[in-house]
Amino acid sequence: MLDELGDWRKTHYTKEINSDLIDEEVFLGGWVRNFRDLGGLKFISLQDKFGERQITLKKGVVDNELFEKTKLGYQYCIMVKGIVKKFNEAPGGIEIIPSEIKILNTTPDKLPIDMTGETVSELDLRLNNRALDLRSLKNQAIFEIRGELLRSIRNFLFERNFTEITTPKIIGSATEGGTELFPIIYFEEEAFLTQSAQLYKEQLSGVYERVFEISDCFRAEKSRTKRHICEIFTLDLEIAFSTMEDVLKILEAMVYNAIKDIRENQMSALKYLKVDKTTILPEIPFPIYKYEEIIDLINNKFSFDIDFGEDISTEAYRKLGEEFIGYYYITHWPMSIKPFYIMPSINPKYSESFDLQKGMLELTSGGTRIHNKVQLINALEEKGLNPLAFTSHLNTFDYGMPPHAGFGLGIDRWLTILCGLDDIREAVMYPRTPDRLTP
Ligand code: AMO
Repeated sequence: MLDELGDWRKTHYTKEINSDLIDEEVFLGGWVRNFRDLGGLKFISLQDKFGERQITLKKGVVDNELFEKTKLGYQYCIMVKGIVKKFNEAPGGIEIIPSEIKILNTTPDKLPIDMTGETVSELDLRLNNRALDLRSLKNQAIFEIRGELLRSIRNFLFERNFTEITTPKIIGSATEGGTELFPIIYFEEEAFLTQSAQLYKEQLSGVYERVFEISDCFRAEKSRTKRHICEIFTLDLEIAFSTMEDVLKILEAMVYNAIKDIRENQMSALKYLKVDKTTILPEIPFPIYKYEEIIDLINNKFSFDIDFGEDISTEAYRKLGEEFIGYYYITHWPMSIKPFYIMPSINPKYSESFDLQKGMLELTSGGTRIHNKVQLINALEEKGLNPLAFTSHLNTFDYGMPPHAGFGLGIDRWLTILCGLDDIREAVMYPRTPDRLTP
């Protein structure tokens, strides 16, 4: 028989229970991380969204009927009414002596994954049971850091006169060239899920001047790596009256500020993940290397054979990441491997484009954009794209489009790095990959 919630309401989260509350009655609610029955003594670790507290039942101290009937399974959903007591041996130096316990929901005897923190279940199994898995202390730490990261980014940008925009995720034609799109059926027409906010953020830089969006984008890449997912969460940013150089400065200041905020406000989560000594304030400005310098280094030092105009392979990035472990920029990529909207350099072999790297991982790409309509039409044609498919976008360039520059940053990849995780899927609540559409 389950108990009714009735008029019980939580008075505190576990993290709010401190020594100011000694001898006071509180109502806590959450899940049973651990239950130990030692005969005359029973311990419950009660966990909620912010942490855990020990509930202690000692025979003779608590009501006898309560003592006898308290038998709990892992992850039972319970509420506890009890008195806060000081007890140095308990975690945090505090325990709760219960007067009543309500069992609001139960669980099977055997859970699909370990929730005590004693062993780590395999990632795919955890992802299959994600809502349960997300209750783990490790996941609590990861997603507290994510929350702080997003808060920090927004605060930073609002303080600098940015406008948060929201652009369509259902689109009629490609933004990043024709590949890697998910087609969908839109009534009688074919449509697509957006790959990035690129075209809309450019258009809106001609309205609100400094814009950003944090949103889902969809990449139909069949890449089964620890760095790729099909539904990504990106920060897209665009600044009018600016070039790549201005954007590099804003980006590094934003990265610095986010790590500062995370260290200030989420140190215990960093410590839990054992990254408090590695997720540290980077030195700014970040070093800037040109693409050509980077491929020379890779070729000469690591005996690769990358020609100008080739992308840098994963293996080459891996070596590069051993050489440069921090944040750094790679600029002036060959125009031939950049999207149509990127501004060519004075020597059109190169482009006004950049990536922000952290070690081997690409976190961001961006650059100065073309703002002249004729030049943009030519750029589309050069990439083998049909300007007619971009008519509505191109039309906006008739009405005084300012020079502009921006970037797109993969939040999931950044969180993977900040939390020292091995696999990007750990940094996403419900990841989508070529092999995973549920839960
Ligand atoms: P790009 O395609 O490089 O640029 O994407 C920007 C950033 O998004 C992240 N990212 C991914 N993360 C995980 N899995 C994927 N499959 C994946 N694909 C991309 C990366 C990447 O750096 N419109 C341009 C940006 C711009 O110029 O403003 C764009 O979308 O961290």
